[in-house]
Amino acid sequence: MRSHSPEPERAGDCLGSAGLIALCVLSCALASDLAAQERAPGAFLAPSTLENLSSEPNTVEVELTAAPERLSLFPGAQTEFWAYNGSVPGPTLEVSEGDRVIVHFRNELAYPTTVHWHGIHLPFTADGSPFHPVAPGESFVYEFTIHPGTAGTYWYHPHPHHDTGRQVAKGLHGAIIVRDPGDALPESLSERLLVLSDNRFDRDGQIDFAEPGSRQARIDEENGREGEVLFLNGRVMPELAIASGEIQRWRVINASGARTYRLALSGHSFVHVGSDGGLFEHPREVGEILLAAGERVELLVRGEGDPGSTAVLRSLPYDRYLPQTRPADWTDSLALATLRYSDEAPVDAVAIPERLRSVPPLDPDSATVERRMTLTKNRINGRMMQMDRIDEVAELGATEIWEIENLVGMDHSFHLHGFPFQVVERDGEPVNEPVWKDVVNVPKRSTLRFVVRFDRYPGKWMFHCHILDHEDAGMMGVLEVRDP
Ligand SMILES: [Cu+2]
Repeated sequence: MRSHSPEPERAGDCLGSAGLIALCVLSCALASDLAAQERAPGAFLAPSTLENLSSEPNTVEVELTAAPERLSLFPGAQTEFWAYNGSVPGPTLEVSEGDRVIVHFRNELAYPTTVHWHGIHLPFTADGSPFHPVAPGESFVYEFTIHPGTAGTYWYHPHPHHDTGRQVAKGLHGAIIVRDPGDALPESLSERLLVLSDNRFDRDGQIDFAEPGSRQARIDEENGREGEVLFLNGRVMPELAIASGEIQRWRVINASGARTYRLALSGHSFVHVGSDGGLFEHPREVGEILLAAGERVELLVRGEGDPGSTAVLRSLPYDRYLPQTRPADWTDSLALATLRYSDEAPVDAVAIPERLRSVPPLDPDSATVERRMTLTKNRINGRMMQMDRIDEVAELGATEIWEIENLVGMDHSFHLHGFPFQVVERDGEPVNEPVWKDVVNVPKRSTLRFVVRFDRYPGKWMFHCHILDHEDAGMMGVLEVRDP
């Protein structure tokens, strides 16, 4: 089955975007081709939604296939991607709290892969971790139930041992939206899903991976592989439409292997309403939002611009790097999309509730175990990942505190499979509002503490850096949750 995604069109206004100016400098061989392309920016395009094949109530049954696919996403080129159901990003899995989910997955790639349901609380066998590879030509059925209280924005991507970064960069990533029928945000808000990714292309417009042993390979190893071309839902500099006065709800996913986005919208602030595991208790007014690899945010954009005006969504400079491998252009702001106001008269704004939901706090005082993890280059607690070694053992039902200390001069992100957590302290400062996270940025030479509960699902669970090059190089460990 193929999802019915419209054929992506070429997009990109080379002269109008800082991001693409950087691209033109770096990919000068393609500059003349780019100039020849149509200049009209692409309209915003949401990924298609996976078709539910089940007629049973509270059941979502879908088919998902990973296969090579030639797509024209990079302006002026037909590129071989690896795609879920033929599209990059893959089609969105839309479910509701309480749903039973059945995914019939087929691997039509020439390599083993898995589908990891990033952030979802599910049984070990359905986690799509490196313990359950799906061989080329083989199929696997993932089955899990969406728990109450977990409405939010998640994503799915491959997680085969040592090959996650390449497979995600080749195009294998898609969104998961878990809905809560009692969601406090008004249904009348128009909703936009923004899947962010970046990539690097060679002179032939094919996805470029550094030659092993080259200088670029060493930089990628250190920073994680970043690309100069920024995509939003597989498009370069798409145009999002808004009416003056309108409020939009954006779900943003950082599906990049390494890049951190520091999101800002010119002339606008954001109302930050949620993170990885759904809505906060209260909205927060912010000027910008930092989104490390693997993280998600929900935010509201208020249409405060005049009819006919435009604004630019950008990623501002953010220094997550070691000084010796900082990219030359790291101080540039990179354009991601244009927000264009319609010419119509302003519409009336919708009221946003002061209280979004209740997030039950996990109690650090009930923790029976405290674990400490140190992050250094490609290692957690000084060790590199080994499939046949259990690094940590936890008891089913236990509440624990994990302290994550980044000992080095670059940021790492920390992701725990299967069990969402709540950060309670950053560098000794308490974090009071409970927020469900499954991946958290640990800035250079900083420490954070989170509380987590292993309430069900015994098995072997990965914890790792979500800079995928680091993960693939061994910055990962295994937690076994045991039924005592
Ligand atoms: Cu890392």
